[in-house]
Amino acid sequence: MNQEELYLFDLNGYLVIEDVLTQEEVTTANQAIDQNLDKIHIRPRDQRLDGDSEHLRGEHGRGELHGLLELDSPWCDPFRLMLAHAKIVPYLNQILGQGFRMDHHPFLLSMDKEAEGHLFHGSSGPDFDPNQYYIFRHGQMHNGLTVVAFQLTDVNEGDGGLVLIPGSHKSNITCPDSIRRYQKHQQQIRQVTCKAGSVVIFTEAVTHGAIPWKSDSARRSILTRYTAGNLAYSPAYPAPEWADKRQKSVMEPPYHSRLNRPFLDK
Ligand SMILES: O=C(O)CCC(=O)C(=O)O
Repeated sequence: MNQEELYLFDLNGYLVIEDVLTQEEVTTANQAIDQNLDKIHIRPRDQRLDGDSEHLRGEHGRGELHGLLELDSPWCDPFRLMLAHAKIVPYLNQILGQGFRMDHHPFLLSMDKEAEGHLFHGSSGPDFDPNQYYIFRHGQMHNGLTVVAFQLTDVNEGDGGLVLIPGSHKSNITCPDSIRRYQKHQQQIRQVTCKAGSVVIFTEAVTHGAIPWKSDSARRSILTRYTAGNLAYSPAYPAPEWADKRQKSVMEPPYHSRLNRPFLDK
């Protein structure tokens, strides 16, 4: 993570890293999803995420495909490769510290035209949230739950999808409902644009969510949440048999790094 990236992550609470996946890797991951379209769960009305805001309302829910790591071979391969990706490890070492761990399993988030948005959420101010936080002390950042989102499709200005309020991870004031519901001050909300193959990393402490999807081509993003090696947000899980040394290291349960915790240098 270079000095510019460090500055921007601290400033904004998120970072876009371009060209993490090759075009071929993007194609392979999209093919894996195409082969498993029948397993995508479209959120029904009773699981709606729009928080009842007319500005986030859509014609249908977003799509989710869980269990990506356990898809039949070879469809699981592109997602297993993302777990301890050599281009992402240096970022997570800086953001979460060495020995970081995968907290939630990766899942596909897909949005077709007119899919609903997601009520803005995050944990910034005024109370301390021991699971999702952003702290900077003695020249080092400390983050709780952190999202790594591999993009399998382009996201252009005006498409919708992931939005956040830059800098809100350091806010001391609760985000007003009118802003969380995308009713007011919309110019303060940043829609994150990026190309297929790039990765968006953001701290769960930053106020973020999604606005309805407007593009004719679907959005596809693979979200994995990581956390520091001593922390767990969701219950720990055993590392599966197929995992190699790198993958096992990010699937360790939470415990102190001084107890021979494995970690990745790169
Ligand atoms: O990328 C997005 O649509 C936001 C997803 C999100 O915040 C969530 O699923 O909790």
